[in-house]
Amino acid sequence: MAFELPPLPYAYDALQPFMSAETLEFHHDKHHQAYVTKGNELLQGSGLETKTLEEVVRGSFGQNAGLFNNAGQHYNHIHFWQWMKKGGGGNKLPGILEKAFADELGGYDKFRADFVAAGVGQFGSGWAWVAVKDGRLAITKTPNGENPLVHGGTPILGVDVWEHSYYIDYRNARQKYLEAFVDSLIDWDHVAEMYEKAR
Ligand code: MN3
Repeated sequence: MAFELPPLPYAYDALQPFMSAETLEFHHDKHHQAYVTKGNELLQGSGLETKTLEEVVRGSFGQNAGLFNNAGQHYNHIHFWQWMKKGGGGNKLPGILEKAFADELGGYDKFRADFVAAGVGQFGSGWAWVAVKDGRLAITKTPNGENPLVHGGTPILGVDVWEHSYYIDYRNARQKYLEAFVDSLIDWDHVAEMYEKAR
C-alpha cells in the first residue's frame, strides 16, 4: 500500500514547552514527509507494493536497505506522534501497564532509568523502545530506522533519538530531552492500547 503522511494528532504548539512547534513543523512536515515520499518511490518495483506497512518493514529488512530505512522510519514516526500528548508522561500508568511494568521491568522508576539510558546509549541516530517479545516486556535500542518488528518483537513505546527530534529544543542534551519525554509527554493510554494488542 502506498505510504501516506498522517496529520499530527494535536496542534503544532500542543507539546510546548517540552517539544516546540518549530521542532514538530520540521520533524513532521519535512522529515516524516521525506520518508513517505522516498518510501513510495522505492516501493515501486520492490515486489512489496500490495503489502501492509508492517509487512514492508519486515520484508525489506536485510533485503532492500533503501526501502527498509524509509518504511521503518514511516512506521516509527506514525507511532511516535501518537506516543505523545499534551499533559502526558509521569508515573500514573493505566492499571494493566502498572502491573506489567512492576512484574517485568522492575517498576516505573527502573523503567524510567533504563529507558533513558537506552536512548542516551544509542550511539548516533536511532530509537529506544519498550517492546513485547516472547510474551514479556523488554527495553531495547536500535540504530537508524530499525525497530523491534525486525527483531521478533512488537513495540508498544518508542522515542526518536535522531538529533532532528531534540536539537532545536535541547541542543546536545539528549538525556534532558529523554527525561522530558518520559516525565511530560508519553500518552500512556496509547501505550496501554498497543500493549493489549501485542500481548
Ligand atoms: Mn525522526
